[in-house]
Amino acid sequence: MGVFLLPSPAFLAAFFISFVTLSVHPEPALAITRHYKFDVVLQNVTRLCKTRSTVTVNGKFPGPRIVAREGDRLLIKVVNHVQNNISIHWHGIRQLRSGWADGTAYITQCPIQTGQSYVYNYTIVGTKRHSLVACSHIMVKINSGSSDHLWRVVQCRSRACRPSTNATDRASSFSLVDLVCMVVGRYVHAEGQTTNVLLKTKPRHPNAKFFMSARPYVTGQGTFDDSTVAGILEYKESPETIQSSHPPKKLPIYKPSLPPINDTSFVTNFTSKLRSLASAEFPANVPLKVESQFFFTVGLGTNPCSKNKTCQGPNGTKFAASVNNVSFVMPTKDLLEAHYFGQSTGVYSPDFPTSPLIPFNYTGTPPNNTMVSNGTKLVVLPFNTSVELIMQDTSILGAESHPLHLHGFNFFVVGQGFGNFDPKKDTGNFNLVDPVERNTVGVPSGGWVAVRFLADNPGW
Ligand SMILES: [Cu+2]
Repeated sequence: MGVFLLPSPAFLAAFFISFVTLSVHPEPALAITRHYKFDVVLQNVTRLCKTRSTVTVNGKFPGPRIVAREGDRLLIKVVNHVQNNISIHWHGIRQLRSGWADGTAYITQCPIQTGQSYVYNYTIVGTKRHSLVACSHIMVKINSGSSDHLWRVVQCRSRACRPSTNATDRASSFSLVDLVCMVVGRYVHAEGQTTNVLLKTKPRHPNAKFFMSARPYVTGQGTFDDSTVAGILEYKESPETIQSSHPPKKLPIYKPSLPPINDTSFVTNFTSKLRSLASAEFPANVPLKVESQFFFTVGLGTNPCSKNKTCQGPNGTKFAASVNNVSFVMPTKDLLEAHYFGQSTGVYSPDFPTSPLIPFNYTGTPPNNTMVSNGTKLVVLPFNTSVELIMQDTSILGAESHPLHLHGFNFFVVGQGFGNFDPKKDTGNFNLVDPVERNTVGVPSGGWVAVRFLADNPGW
């Protein structure tokens, strides 16, 4: 979960500031309705010896846990007691035909204003079993053979540990060492991705502790928080080890090594190996035929700086993220509501370009004019259209990896590469057999990624 804070009146970018854990368990005995009340309040929170006034849910940061089973309905009443407009997004929940509960302000709902409330009402479907966000003090029991080991995260910098945020260019790499200091797992996930990691423990107590650490993978040129987050993996002592060493001896701690902060080849090597199970039980239902194809450039451009403001872009301009050179303008009414009541005129236009209006060498020397156009434009798709979407990074104002997240859909990552996408050369190499299924993907720095999905969820 992330609470979006919007300045009031809300026209600026949203910030991701808090989490709850949403644990979803399979095989419902009987689906039930679960009620929660979330009071969003300011509270002093201390992390790493620093106390700050923080937006919290029920005074907790990270927020409280929601436990639900597949098929359960959740009714979560959110009351806004802070000065900003807010909405809550349940990252990882697909919101199948419950788009109004997704929590994207001005897209699927108007934000919750100070003193107001909103009831998020949705059913958990197709989520399978997982914890959607797990950060902070976690204790997970891992069964390995006859003995239980304890995976204890004793320290977790909440600011750096968030598995998903709203920035456009952050991913993280994660690493863990094993007993003999070999790296057993180093993985990268794009911003906003959730990754479940299976950890196989040693059959015996290793007489050591292990650092788990994570830090950003960054390809852009802006300033960022590059701190490394660390947790400690500790085995639970068995009765024999407790007896043999009394008092308990000080165990050595092994530290993993992380790839360099901008190691794109490590990231590429890792992500290109990901596959889905594609089994009878977990099929990869990749659309084999494409009815609608889109080619989107993704990158930065510039907008003129507002009067009497200082802007950080080149020559005093303002940086603007854009897709096909269209930078999104936040509407004054939420898009889903405008569509539902047939009042979209003047709120959005359904003419988003399906490919760049003026093609250029996307990853070559950037054009002189870096200004973007601005608008609230959408693509409208007939129900059940099979879609192929190529997302191409641009080198305008520097090539950069951009994590892209699709709300309401999972997609298959059928291909990726560096340079400009070449339909003649690259389409034939798509993996339509066992591609990984995700809701967030990193567009490679100076490259492209191709995804396919079925537009089977109206309201997005
Ligand atoms: Cu999300």
